[in-house]
Amino acid sequence: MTQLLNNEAHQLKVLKTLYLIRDLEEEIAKRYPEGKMRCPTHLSIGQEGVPSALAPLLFSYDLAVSTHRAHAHYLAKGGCPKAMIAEIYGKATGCSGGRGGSMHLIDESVGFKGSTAIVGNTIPIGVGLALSQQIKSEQGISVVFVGDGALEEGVFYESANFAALKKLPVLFVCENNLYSVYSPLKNRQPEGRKLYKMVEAIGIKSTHADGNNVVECYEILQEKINLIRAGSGPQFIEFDTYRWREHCGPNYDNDLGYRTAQEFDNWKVREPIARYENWLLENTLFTQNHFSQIRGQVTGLVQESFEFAESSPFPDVSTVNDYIYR
Ligand SMILES: Cc1ncc(C[n+]2csc(CCOP(=O)(O)OP(=O)(O)O)c2C)c(N)n1
Ligand SMILES: [Mg+2]
Repeated sequence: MTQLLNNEAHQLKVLKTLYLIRDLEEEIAKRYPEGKMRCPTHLSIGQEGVPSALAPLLFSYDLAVSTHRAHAHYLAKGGCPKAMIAEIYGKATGCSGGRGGSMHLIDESVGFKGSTAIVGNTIPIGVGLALSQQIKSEQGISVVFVGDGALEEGVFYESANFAALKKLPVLFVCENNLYSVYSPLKNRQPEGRKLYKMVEAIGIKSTHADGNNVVECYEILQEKINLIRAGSGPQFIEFDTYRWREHCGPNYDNDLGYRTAQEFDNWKVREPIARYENWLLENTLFTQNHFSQIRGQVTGLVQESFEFAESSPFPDVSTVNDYIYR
């Protein structure tokens, strides 16, 4: 890899996105016990690296779809934080009108075309979006976010095969956090299997990177996105990363015994934000003062988002039948 993260505007965008995802989700976790956020909520704390590295590399005409763990993807694509928090509160001002909750986020104004709770469900949607882009000769690529568990759904292979066959402009971003709920990969895949090698075998150019090393993520994403934009067809990138909190909800769950304290600690020391700050301090003109200033702005935005959600109305009962198939 030859391209470095040497664009100052991109460095800043990555940093702001890292802080925004982390701080917004920490605030969700803090306030969740109040009982005002009633939807199941899957946090990405610890996994901010990949979406943040991607943030400056996408345009609003690029499209993206995501999973049950969607907050980070929505925010990285430029989705409105206020509308996301209002959605989690079930308010009428939420990005899905308060009907969807945390797992059903959408912001069409920035090309974030949706997320759903059914594992694998959005994969064919993302591939279909790319087919539409190709047929209409539109600029832009389609990004499909998946977890490691989604590669155990048949629909992934049907969709990936079709994307390879048609050379569609799709970027599959797989965040491998080692678990599907409480099941580790070793209980779900034959020993020694590499997910990206399996995908490569069906004809998609595939690679692998450290998802908690933001600079490495940025470089590899930039290289692969450039190839897709140049018309060379789909790409798959598997990123190693780790969620800190329970599969669904605001708490830590290391007491359950499905993962060890040692594994957790090993990942925590390799967390993406501090590593990226250190890289910025060593390689650029950023200082601790810059970090505090930017973090302060993000804190303001986080508070504003929660105030907006708290003060927004619930959907009117007269609208209960709106937006449903009848
Ligand atoms: C089709 C389907 N099967 C099972 C579930 C239950 N479920 C919800 S999240 C999840 C884990 C998915 O793991 P992964 O794709 O690795 O995402 P992660 O939660 O680790 O981010 C499962 C099995 C579901 N929602 N949909
Ligand atoms: Mg997983």
